[in-house]
Amino acid sequence: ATAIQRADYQAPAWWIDTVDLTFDLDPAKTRVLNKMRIRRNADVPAQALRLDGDELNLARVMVNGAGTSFKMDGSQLVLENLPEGNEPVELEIFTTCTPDKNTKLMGLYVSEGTFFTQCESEGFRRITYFLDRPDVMAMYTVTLRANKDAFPVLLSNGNLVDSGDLEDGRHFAKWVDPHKKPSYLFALVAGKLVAREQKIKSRAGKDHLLQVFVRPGDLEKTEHAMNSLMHSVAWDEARFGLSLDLDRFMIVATSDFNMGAMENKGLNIFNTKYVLASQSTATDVDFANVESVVGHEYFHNWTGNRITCRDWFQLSLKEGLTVFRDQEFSMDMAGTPSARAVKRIEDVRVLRTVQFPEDAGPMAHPVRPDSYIEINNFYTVTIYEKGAEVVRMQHNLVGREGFAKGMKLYFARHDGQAVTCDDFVQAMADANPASPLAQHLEQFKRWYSQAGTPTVKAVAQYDAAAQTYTLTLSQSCAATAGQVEKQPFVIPVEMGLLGQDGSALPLQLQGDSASTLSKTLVLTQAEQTWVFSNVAQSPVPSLLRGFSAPVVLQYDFNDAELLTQLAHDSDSFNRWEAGQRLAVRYALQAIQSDAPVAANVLPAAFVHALRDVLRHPTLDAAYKDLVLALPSEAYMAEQLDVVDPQRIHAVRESMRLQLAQSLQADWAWALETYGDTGAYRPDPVSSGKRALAGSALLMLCLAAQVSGDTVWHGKAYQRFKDAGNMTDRFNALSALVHSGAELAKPALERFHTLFKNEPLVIDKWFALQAGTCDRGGNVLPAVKQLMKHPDFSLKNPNRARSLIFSYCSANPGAFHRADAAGYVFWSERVLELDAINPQVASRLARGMDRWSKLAQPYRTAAREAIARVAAKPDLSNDVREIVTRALG
Ligand code: BAL
Ligand code: ZN
Repeated sequence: ATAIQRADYQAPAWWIDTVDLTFDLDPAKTRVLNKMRIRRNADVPAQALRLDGDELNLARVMVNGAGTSFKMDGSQLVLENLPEGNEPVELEIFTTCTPDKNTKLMGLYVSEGTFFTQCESEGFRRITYFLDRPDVMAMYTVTLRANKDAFPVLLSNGNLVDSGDLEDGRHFAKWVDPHKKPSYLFALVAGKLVAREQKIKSRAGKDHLLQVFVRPGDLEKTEHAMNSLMHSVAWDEARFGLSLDLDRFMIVATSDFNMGAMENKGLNIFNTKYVLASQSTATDVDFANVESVVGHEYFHNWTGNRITCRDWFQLSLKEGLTVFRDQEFSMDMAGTPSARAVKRIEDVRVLRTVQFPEDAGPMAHPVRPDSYIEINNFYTVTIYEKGAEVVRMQHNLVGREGFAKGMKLYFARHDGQAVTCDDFVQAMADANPASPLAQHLEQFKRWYSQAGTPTVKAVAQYDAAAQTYTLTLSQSCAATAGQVEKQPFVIPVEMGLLGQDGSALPLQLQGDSASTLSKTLVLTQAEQTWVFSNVAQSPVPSLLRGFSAPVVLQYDFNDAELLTQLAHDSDSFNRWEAGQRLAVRYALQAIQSDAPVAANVLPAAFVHALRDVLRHPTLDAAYKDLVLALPSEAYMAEQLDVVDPQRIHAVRESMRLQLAQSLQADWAWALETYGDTGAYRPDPVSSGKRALAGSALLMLCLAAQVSGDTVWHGKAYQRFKDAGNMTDRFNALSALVHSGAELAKPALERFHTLFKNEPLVIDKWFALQAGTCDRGGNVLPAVKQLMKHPDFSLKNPNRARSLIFSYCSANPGAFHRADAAGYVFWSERVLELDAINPQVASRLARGMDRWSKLAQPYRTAAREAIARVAAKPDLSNDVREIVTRALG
């Protein structure tokens, strides 16, 4: 397959104005009649019409009611003899497809007897021949016909305008979407479903019907999703003045889904994982994820659907912006400043543990890529999470009000259009002409075009006599594939200064008359210096507050400075960050030393500081839990040039055990203090308490395992049995499993028996066992055994992720084996999955991205495993692109 280049973009030679689709739905053979009104694009030279198709059976093509000649070019249907001129042409195409054979879950497929579609990005061509590109926007009318007993509910985008019975036990429904849309937003659903319904009135006084469709039996698990949807509607109106533009808004859940969810116009299709939630089956994290994903898909209705992408290189136009919006929604819903900080820290943690490695690895690409082979491979943390950071920097450079103005202008200019990332920043800058964004607009756009994570190095000097503090920031960015030289970025660095006692010092830039407590410096040069006056004492700098830019900040903090920040920084992010910096520092010292891993990797002063946070009278439990959590093995690995996964694992385990043992009384206090949250509510405050109690229980069980006094295991088992909600129950189960307790086995059995009819809970059961701490190489055999469990299926993406990905991609200590058996297992599963579902396979293939940093013997073995995958001749484009890049 050849790479597609952004620079090659050309407007379509034809437009499709209307589409009238009729489906005769049958799992074994579905007939699709596609009647389109098309016309030539007068702005480009006349060309043949080339329609995309994939795995379709073509039966008939008619032009203006008569048969026509056509040819096939690869999978494209080419019509060369269409009428000249600019008159509309009626084109009719009749095809069939086989939904029950569709294991790729792209296009039209069957899941548990129900029809679903997934079209983004190029799935519509698996339903009918079409100009399957986002800049071709059409009006859709859809008629669905199916057996009424088997498929009583028939849904598509827009409004239901007609329905009724047909002969032979069949029935039909006709849907008209009042908005034009690109083909990737088309959807249909047909099956046995029930709905939770809610009527709402918008601020403008309009009535809307909200519906959440699920399989019968799951209805009581939809209340949280419906509440989240109502909150999303209200939030977008309140914060951005964006109202629901449809009479009816539907969400449908399926257990077979490649992604989290999909924003099809008026008919969102969701992975059940992000819809279903009840206190007995879902954890607090699940509840928060449901709220966030429901928000995300709903917000796409404006940022994605009303204004869409010109081409797939612009994917971050909708994804980065919509992730930013869902992050802000979650923060606004969380309410308190502390809960906002917790959400920010969680988001940054994902960015730094997943996106930073991507940006430094073989798949590094700009937020707006320049080329791809398979677009499915570019639904990445760079497009989504770094894209959101790039939008967040714009927000910070123009301010909250300014951002709202920019959004208004963006919609005034582009509503109903398919546009580019440049169009978005341009609107933001034009709406805020006096802002630093407008001032540095062209340079700011480098965030879209240059890959790689910039490093900002800070050097400071205090002059006691002059009472000045001089701060010099310099920036650099390592070379990435195809981009050797990087130009300076526009980097907003929010900062403050702390006195030696931790109090905030006033900031007054030389020449300024007023002072503030926090300030955003805008770094635009390779190196820049700022001088602050009237600084009464040598300060501790608090830099990059709130993680104001997606960069690596280097500053030569000493331990005392970091301990001051950890105890006092008024910026919650940097307070947490100080603890992480210290933990990473001690970890790296131990990892890089030649000595055997010691039992006291952490100095006493740091352990005491953590105890002070744990016992703090006013800090929220959720925040405490984040501060007490050690950086992940993956994050530690990223700080190293050569990675010995076993050494990292051993050091981190030692640190964990040290915290478990030296804070044992404090963990017991925390469990006592936070361990009973009363009637279940998934709000941030009580979720935080449960999270901290869960960590405390794990620590107590870890310490107990070593001391041999297993009373805490008994207590954990009791909590597991008596828990009134899934969070407490699963935390107790995890504590038993991760500490290697003997009671883990009966607890796992009991858990399976209790929840054998709850697929999402069984996913957790698989994931926990695949993700647990390795003891003498026991995890891989356990995973292989679990693959034979009657509940396991590689075809179901959630299940494959829960067992295979949890082992290969999220359990480095068990996966990186000196005997290479983990890598062999990985290569076998990639190949096996590729034959079923290339999208899921290529995600698994990404798990070896960082192989070239591995120490021996891992490095050679990992490369061999990748080469074994690459050696297979008939790989999908998806996996081929990943392994080719990995081997470089
Ligand atoms: N557009 C694909 C799924 C999502 O990002 O919402
Ligand atoms: Zn999205």
